[in-house]
Order: sequence, then C-alpha cells, then structure tokens
Amino acid sequence: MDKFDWLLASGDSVYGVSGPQVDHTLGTERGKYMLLDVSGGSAGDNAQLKSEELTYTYPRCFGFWYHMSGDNIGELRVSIRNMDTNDDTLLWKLNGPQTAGDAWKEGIVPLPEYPPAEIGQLVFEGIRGTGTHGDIAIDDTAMYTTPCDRVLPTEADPNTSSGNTGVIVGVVISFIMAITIVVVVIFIVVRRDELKV
Ligand SMILES: [Ca+2]
Repeated sequence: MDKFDWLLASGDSVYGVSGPQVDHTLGTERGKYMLLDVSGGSAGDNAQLKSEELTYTYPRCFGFWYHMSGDNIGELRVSIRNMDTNDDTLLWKLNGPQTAGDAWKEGIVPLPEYPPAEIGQLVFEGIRGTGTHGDIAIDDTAMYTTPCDRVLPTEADPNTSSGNTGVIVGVVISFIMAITIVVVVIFIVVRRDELKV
C-alpha cells in the first residue's frame, strides 16, 4: 500500500489527525468507516475507492455519509464508471471543510440513466489538500430503489456552475432581444416621422 490511501478505520484513528472520533452507523469508537489518510502523500495526490461492479435498472439513488473536517480538506468526488467504455461521469463533488467538529453529513447522488442492465462502478476519489488536517471519511454507503431528483447537498452538484451559465446566457439573450426591439421601434418611429414630412 502506498502512503496515501483509503483505509478501514475506527474510532479516533491512529492514522489521521482530523478524522472522525466515531463512525456514523453506530456512533461508537468500535464502528468502522473508510478513511482517506493524508498523513502521507502531498497536495493534489488522489486515491480512489471503488464499489463492486453493479448492474442496475432504474430508478436508483446512491447515498453515503461523509466527514470532511479540518483546515486542509482537499476534495471528495463521486463518479460512476461505465464498465463498457471505462468512462467516468462526475456526479458529486465537494472541496474544503464541510463539517464543523465531529459531524457526519449525508450525500445523495441520483444515478444517470444508462440503459437497463448496464454495468457500472461507483468511484469515490479523494484529493489531498495542502496539509495533514485534511482527513476525509466515508460511512454507510447505500443504494436506494426510490428515485431522488437532485444532488444533496446542492452545492455538491457538479452541474450547478453550468446551470448558472445557462441563466447568464438567458439574461444576455433577453437583454439583446430587448435592445433589438427598442432599436426597431425607434427605427419605425423615425421612418414614420420622415413620412409625415
Ligand atoms: Ca460504520
């Protein structure tokens, strides 16, 4: 194992300095969780944690609990890998400290609509921040058969920024159309005045 990886940990892990004190499932020091140990490695290093290959039909929703506490938290990403093409689609992303103190938060990821029986693999990717106070932990991953319609927390939606771009484009187009209408109206008014003369 390299010095920077996901580890099965429990309690106040001997590996990390800013990881959880207790797991999410049991809330005890005996409960297990997965820990991205950043005591080794350097800023920007990444480590992946992959699920079993999963075959699924729709709808499906993926949930998990994360712990991202500490001044040097890097980034946590969740992607789905299409096993036929080996392409990853980014579904969820957060960077920087997310949980104050020793708190776990829930992440929700609607899964994209691949054809039925397509084989996929969920991939957690941790990216190391600039220091050792940046341990990221994951617990209680679950696949729900009930649909979910949006990413939670909403700021973890990788498409949020493109959504804003869409709004900006819409505003700009509306503005251009408004100017065009004003120019056309002025033109018509001017022409009418010319005709009167
Ligand atoms: Ca647990």
